[in-house]
Amino acid sequence: MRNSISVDTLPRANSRVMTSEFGRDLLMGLAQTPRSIPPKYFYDAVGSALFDRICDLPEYYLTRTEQTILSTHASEIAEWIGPHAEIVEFGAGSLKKIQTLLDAFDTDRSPARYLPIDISGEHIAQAAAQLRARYPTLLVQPIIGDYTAPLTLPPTDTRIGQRVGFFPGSTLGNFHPDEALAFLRSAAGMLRGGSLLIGIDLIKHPARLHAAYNDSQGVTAAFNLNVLRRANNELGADFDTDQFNHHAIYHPVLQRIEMHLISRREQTVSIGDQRVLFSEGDTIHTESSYKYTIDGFRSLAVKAGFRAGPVWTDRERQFSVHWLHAPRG
Ligand code: AVI
Repeated sequence: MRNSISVDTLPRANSRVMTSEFGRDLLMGLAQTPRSIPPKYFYDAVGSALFDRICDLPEYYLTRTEQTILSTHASEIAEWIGPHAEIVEFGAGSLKKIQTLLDAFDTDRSPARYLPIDISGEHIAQAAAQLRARYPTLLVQPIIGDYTAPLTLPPTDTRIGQRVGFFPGSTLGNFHPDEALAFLRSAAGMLRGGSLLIGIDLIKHPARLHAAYNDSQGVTAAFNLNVLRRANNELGADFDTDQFNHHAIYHPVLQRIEMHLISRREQTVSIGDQRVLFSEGDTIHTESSYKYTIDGFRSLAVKAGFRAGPVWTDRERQFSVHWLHAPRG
């Protein structure tokens, strides 16, 4: 085996590493061939701030285009959502995207309850307070947790209308196809009788994709490298972030952008009492971002149990927003 650590050696790692989920996942990922780190570890406070900057980059068309689609079709989407709905947002972050939908309702039909789910409790409480101030009739009940794991939602009541899942940003693209199918299946169960509104990035010219993940200001590179800095801060690892290069490339057969960190030279990194040897050119696969065709995504949703509804897209068909009906039960 080419890698210098293996899963068998994991119990010897020190407790700071092994008591942390990040530490265990990091050692596990680095023991595999090819090496990998799960992308959810990008999002500490620094990584989340870098991701917010990515969303505003000129090359990163995803956020802007989705926002345009949502605002252009907001009243039609509000019709599909219907009166006094309950909106469950998966990975809600700063609670900004929901506001485009909330603003599309007449007061007498506006959503009754909003359940933003996010792993990071840091910003959500403050963002929830601001949202309550802006929409006083909306019941905002944040749920701190991993939305990919089974979650118990607060009980609904008869005054609440349809339950609508909201999963913007093409975050589903960061799931491998089997995980995407599993997530959609569990969402179909959670939303039983309701609907899912989901943003999905579309296949396009590789040059456009390449630019979006290799921006000229180097923000995506900093975002990618930040996972190593996080390992240094939280686990006492000693990655030299100057000795890894950001690499992002579109793989047309797998229909995904792959992000990697490539070792610039032979080097040994310590993580707890483990040593990880990198040869020059060794890569750590840090993220996949799958791109779909509209039909390809609708087929996946149907396979997961949804009935496909309307799809909204922009003029250049860069990005898509799908309405999916969850089965009744
Ligand atoms: C969160 N997710 C949809 C982003 C994407 O485009 O896959 C994460 C990202 N990675 C690099 N740039 C942005």
